[in-house]
Amino acid sequence: MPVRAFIFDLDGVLTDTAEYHYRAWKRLADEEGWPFTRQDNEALRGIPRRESLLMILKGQTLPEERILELTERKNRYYLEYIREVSPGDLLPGAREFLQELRAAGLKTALGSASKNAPQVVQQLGIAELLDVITDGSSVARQKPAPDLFLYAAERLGVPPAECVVVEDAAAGIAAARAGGFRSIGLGPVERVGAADVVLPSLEGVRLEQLLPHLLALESR
Ligand code: B16
Ligand code: MG
Repeated sequence: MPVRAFIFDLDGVLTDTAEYHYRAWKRLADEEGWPFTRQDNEALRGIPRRESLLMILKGQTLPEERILELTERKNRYYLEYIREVSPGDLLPGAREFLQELRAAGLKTALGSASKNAPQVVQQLGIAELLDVITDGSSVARQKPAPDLFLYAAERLGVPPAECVVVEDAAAGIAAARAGGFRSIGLGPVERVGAADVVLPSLEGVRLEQLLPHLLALESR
């Protein structure tokens, strides 16, 4: 199967908004008197907003309107923190790799669980390097369901078997596998070891070096 498109996750792949998510959750947790550490935040990688709150609550149940109030407050804090995001916040290698894909005639998409992804993409200055942007509002079932990546592939007009998903979260790799995509996991093997190819980051990554590995994979 040829490789015709790449679908990128946002947080942890193209930029590190995890820090801002952490600060926003931490502020909320402090206000509410809940314990919340950086390590707790790691488990929230790629997890949608509402599910993140439920994980922080560790089984404690709350009325729906309270859940809404808490997630809205967290998002207000998050929006405050990302106000300063600029092209300088792109992770090393991200822009170069996107440019290389475009120059090689491949298509590119964003597949992020974040409802704020379009704003972050604008601020990072990479909107013109992405053919399609999908986010937390695009589909009902979130990662590890494959729906978001399937939707991105459909909008790109490329079958999943000819797309490569780039992810930093275990839930994202699971979504890619479930959808029949080839996958690149960025980060430690303990987290993204289920990916077809595991790399520390996009820094120094070149399509011509990567392609033979991706093409050698049996189609899923
Ligand atoms: P929002 P990704 C994810 O982004 C984050 O990793 C996760 O921490 C966050 O809760 C989720 O987006 C939802 O974000 O509250 O802005 O809608 O990794 O899928 O790009
Ligand atoms: Mg991510």
